[in-house]
Amino acid sequence: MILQNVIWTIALTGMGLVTLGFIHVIRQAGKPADDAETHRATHTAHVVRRWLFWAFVITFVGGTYATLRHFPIPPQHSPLGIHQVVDVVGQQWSWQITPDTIRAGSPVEFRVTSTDVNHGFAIYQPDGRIAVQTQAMPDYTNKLVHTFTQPGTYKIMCLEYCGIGHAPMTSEIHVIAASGE
Ligand SMILES: [Cu+2]
Repeated sequence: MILQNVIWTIALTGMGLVTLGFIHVIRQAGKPADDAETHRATHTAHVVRRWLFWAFVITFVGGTYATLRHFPIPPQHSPLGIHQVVDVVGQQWSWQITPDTIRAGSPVEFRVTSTDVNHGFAIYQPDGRIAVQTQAMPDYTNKLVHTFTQPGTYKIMCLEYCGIGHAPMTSEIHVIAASGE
């Protein structure tokens, strides 16, 4: 299953659970409660709340560790020691990408900046999915590291509205097979 469908399934399951909770509350509403029942319900609520609290703590800590263990943003202020470097300059309304041909299989460091306003530098895979993206900002260079696995023509699009020529502000990079293949 592709990631979007997994997330969609989790979201639908969550929405279903919330709906069931609402239905339960509505069904219980209006029923007369005696003291023993009230006492028991209060106790149950406390236990559930305690379990929920720890479940959230563990999920949060575990989720944070699992998703940020490999932090996706490379160090911005120290040399990365990557051999393939591509300089990217965005300007209203074109991209200057040097060089525009790179090799698959080893990391590429994109140094992305702008000469005028903010642009969004996004690389799209040949199948139309976004591979990686960062901001192109004036007076600042954002470093973006990506390892291409599939050779092909990758489309560049601007993801930050930057004026009348924003939509056609596209370009291409070419990824060729790793040497030795
Ligand atoms: Cu734009």
